[in-house]
Amino acid sequence: DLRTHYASEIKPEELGDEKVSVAGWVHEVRDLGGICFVVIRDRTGRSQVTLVKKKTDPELLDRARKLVRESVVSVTGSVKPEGKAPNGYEVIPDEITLLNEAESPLPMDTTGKVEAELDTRLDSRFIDLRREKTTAIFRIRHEVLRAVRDFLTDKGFIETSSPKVVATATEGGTSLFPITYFDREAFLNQSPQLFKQILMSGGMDRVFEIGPIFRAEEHDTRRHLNEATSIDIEASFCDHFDVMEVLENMVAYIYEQVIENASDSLEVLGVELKVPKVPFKRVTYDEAIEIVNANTDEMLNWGDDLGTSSEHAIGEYVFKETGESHYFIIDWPTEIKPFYAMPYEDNPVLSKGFDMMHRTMELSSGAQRIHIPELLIERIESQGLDPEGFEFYLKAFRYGMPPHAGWGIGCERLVMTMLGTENIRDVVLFPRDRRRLSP
Ligand code: AMO
Repeated sequence: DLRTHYASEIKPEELGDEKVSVAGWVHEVRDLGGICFVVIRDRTGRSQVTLVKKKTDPELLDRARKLVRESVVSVTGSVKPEGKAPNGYEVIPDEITLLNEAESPLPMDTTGKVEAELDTRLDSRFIDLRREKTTAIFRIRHEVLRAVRDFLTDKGFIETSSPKVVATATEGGTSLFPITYFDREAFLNQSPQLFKQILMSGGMDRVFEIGPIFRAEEHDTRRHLNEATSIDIEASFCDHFDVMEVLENMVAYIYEQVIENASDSLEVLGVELKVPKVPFKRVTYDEAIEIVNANTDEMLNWGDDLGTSSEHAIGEYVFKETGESHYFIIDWPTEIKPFYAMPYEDNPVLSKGFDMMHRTMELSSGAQRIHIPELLIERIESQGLDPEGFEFYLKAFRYGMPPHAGWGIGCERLVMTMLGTENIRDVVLFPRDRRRLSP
């Protein structure tokens, strides 16, 4: 066997004379003359391999001394307790097998002594991932998505997938990536929006999707990607308030689960998480405008969208008042919400659309949707779009579409705000942005 145990699994007191094999990357070779230490690193931690000159076959010792950092090896030997070694044991090797030798110098430092630029790290993500802090982020991302699946499954949602090659825009026509689909024009999908709504007409009742969304946004910011991961839900016989409740409870559950199942990764990152308190505060759009106008130099008019600095001002205001980072903005003007957001029946200038915010940025948008086809066509037209292009979607509204609501939350922003990373690219293995198309 190349590997019988992960580094963190080895317990000398349980093993006795049993031989083990550890496999991984050569983290460090420390040759002190009479004794040589080789530290092997795997996903779970480190093992120290100890070779005492007087007791070791010279040929094996020579091989150990010549190991190049970050090469891949498998080491077989017996285990002894050693308080000073990582994980409390050392391996006395019978055999060291070099499986793949690393070239040197490495494209970047892995020891953490020199902090590399994000761009350098992303160019050599495979090396960057050998740093504990980078791995910890993706371990936590896994826990976040596992929690999402558990939570939504438990609430009766079933996981679906929608096409990523599509014929129409959903979130505004300017930010689409056109592609060639045989001899036709097509686009990379901005959101599962239209498809998750069609599923409501199909009676699927409660669905969720975790998948890529594509936005051809030109701006190069710390919180925008051109390919992001969206967590979407859609639920029938629900209004916006029902799905807001699902959302806030899900976010709280995710935090709980990360604390419970990934505390070691949080520790590596030096992050202390606090579970957000539910219910999240509801701020109306009108109140949001007032907060901005009273607390900043900006003067917003009713009907304006909220920009980054406005979002920050509102976030700080809410945080001061509640001590919480998460909140909702509700009751938006219908005109600045997408065409599918339902206007209030008694006051149609306001819509049943909402945003879920973190102190620092928007995390999610959602709405109760329009389920009446005539109204939907009117809204599509009033946004300057051609209903003909939406025929495949509109059709689903004419033969029995229940009232429904849903939301989408960006997975990267969720992880980013949870961990307080400065740049969204930190939480994406292979980010896609204006400049970056590889790796
Ligand atoms: P929206 O366009 O607000 O809503 O997107 C939902 C959430 O997805 C994330 N997100 C992004 N993250 C990083 N980079 C981007 N370029 C990016 N674009 C979006 C954000 C955002 O809040 N169809 C609706 C959802 C719905 O109503 O169900 C939608 O797509 O966290």
